[in-house]
Amino acid sequence: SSKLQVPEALTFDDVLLRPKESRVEPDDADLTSRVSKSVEVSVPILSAAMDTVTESGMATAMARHGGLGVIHRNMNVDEMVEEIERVKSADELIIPLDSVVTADPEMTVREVDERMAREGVGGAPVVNTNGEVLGIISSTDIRPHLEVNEDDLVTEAMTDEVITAPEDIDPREAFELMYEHKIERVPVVDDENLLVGLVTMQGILQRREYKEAVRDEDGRLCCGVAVSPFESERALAADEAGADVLFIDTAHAHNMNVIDGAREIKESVEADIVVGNVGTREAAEELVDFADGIKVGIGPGSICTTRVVSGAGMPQITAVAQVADVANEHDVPVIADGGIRYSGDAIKAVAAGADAVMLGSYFAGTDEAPGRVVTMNGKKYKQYRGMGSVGAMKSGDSDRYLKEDPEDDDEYVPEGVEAATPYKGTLKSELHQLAGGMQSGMGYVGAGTIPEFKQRSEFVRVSSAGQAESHAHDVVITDEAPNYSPN
Ligand code: RVP
Repeated sequence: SSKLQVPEALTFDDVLLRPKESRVEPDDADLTSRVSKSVEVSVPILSAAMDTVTESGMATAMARHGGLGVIHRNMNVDEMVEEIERVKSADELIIPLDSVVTADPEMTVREVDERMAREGVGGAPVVNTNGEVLGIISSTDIRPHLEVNEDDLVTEAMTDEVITAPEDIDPREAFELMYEHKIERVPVVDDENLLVGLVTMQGILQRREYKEAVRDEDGRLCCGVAVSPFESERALAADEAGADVLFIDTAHAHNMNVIDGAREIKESVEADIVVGNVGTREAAEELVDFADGIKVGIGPGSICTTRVVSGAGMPQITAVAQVADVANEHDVPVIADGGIRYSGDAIKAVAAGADAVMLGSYFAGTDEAPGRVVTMNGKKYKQYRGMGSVGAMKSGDSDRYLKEDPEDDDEYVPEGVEAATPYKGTLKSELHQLAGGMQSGMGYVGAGTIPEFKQRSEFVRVSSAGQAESHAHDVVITDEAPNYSPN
């Protein structure tokens, strides 16, 4: 029967990268890539839009370290807006007016001191009711000088010859200004000397620490957010709040209703839109004319049971390769989402044609992921659950796997499980291992950049004997490696 003449589909363990002549040292391999048409990243890695993986804390850390976090959508629209704003304002050069702690000229030294302590800042511009900057007060102006009485007006203790900065100041100028005058903070004023914000030395030094950070054109950290194709209000709010990429977040984006919704959203927002998930050439063909990125993955996720529950799916290397065949031709970036356990899987996904990879379980055990650390049998874990698990479906308003809330728990038909993953420490060290392993792969193939690697890499097919050989074998592991644990 022709029904039984079926094509083969491969996944990570079925293939290896063929080693090639190389002059590329892994450290020199450049991981710069794109996650969508207009968002470039320093490392091609995204954290999954899951309620045990990405909220503002994770998204901030991901962007600071060169990748992109995608905030999940198991929260209401107001909470989502707040989460986006937290990321966008985390490393802002100029703290905006509504977040600046100020002092009124009628306040006493004591009152100002208390306000600054409460807000956790070391200084405050003194501003009159018109918003004009009269001076600046810092805790060092107050405490060490016995001449200053706690009941004095702040205007007696403040520095009144204030150094201010214009609104278009850049980080270098701000640094030089503060360095020259040996000051810690500079009020930013408009043409009429009205306060519009504040630049602090602490903020500048923090920005300098993150050389690889992914920022928008105003210097704010980039972030992605998951939205439903059927909830344009959420998409518009996310766009308004400054999200850089909207991820149309579905389990099956070759559903034509999803595509209609995604198209409509694309027309009304400024942000890039990435549509997913898909796993075939035909699905990619429906998306390439309007999507700014395509996300691939039908069932590969560690907590995902879609393939067993529904009988449908596509092994991930084949899925990525099929989608990339179409998408690369139209210059639409591809993201490989799910199933990545090791850095080797991540770079194999790129070899198959992905421009970036998305991971859930790999990051769920880090400090930056939401959720607390639990101890079982003396080992530390963090909660990690599928967005199609009963727990996640119940606690959110997500329609990724569900159209309507059932009345009884046992009416849910989940496509994911609730689990725990070993506690791993900081995101920074996990990302370092992941990116470092990917660079090694580029070294073995002799490609210095991601586009070159996509061109130059070739796969060999691996048998199950070959796969057993790949893992540590015939030994007892005595010390844990930071980037490997046997399956
Ligand atoms: P992994 O990195 O293998 O843990 O996979 C994470 C991915 O799994 C997510 O980015 C998402 O595409 C998918 N996922 C999330 N929830 C579920 C589910 O409940 N089936 N699947």
